[in-house]
Amino acid sequence: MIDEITITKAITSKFVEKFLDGIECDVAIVGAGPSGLTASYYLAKAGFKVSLFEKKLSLGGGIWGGGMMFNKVVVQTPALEILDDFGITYEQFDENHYVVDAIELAGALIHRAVKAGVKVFNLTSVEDVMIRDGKITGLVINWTAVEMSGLHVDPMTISAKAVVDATGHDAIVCRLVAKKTGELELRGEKYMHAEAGESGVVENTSEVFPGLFVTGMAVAAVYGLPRMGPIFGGMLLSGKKVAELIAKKLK
Ligand code: 48H
Repeated sequence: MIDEITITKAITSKFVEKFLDGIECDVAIVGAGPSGLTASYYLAKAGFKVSLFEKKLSLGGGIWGGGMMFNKVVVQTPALEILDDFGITYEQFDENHYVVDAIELAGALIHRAVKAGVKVFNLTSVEDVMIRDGKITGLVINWTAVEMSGLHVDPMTISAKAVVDATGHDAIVCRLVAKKTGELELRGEKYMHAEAGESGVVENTSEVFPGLFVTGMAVAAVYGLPRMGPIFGGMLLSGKKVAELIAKKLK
């Protein structure tokens, strides 16, 4: 027999169980685009307790639309090993450009992150940070629907040993920290230069404030780097690099 009330109880109790477990984590990642998903996968695989907060209904950030809604993306040679880790197919276009189906890329990153143990909280917006003794110790979260509706509902908090800003072009968490502490400066993303943007994002992936790491396009916003268009190797490499930096720091 199928019972409606059992369905309600099952969903509610299991979600609350996941939420209670997820609110005290090793690493809280904000934003589930290519960099945040990649970082979350490698950290969970290394044994860390990872919570991933995404304000939208679906995960994947800017992957789905490829370039100008042509749902293919380009990845360069150094990032192929990450595609291999995720079991993602690629097609060689010339000696350094490979083409990946955007739908397969998004689907595989999401699937493998969840399977590795990442706790995903979608429809959840990060709206502030928690700071103790000059270090980020957690995040302030609320339902995106509350933010969108403008309802006056107070947020709640989660704690983390490390926080990752993977919110893309807007660099939301870094922007909040800059505004509220005056101790971080955002130089702002620059013009298109794919080669410089890709290498710059990976090189500058780092801890930008005690307890706060930055990855993906948010790195360009913080360090004033060029944009690169629909080439995604830098996002994947930056996500993997931030995972390695955090693993080294927390171990
Ligand atoms: C929770 C939030 C919040 C919030 C935002 O934009 P993304 O795909 O980010 P990256 O850096 O992993 O990848 C960037 C890439 O998609 C891209 O745009 C490129 C390569 N552009 C180059 C160019 O020249 O234009 O994903 C960020 C995610 C999104 O899903 C947001 O919804 C989410 O972060 N997010 N989640 N709380 N406050 N703000």
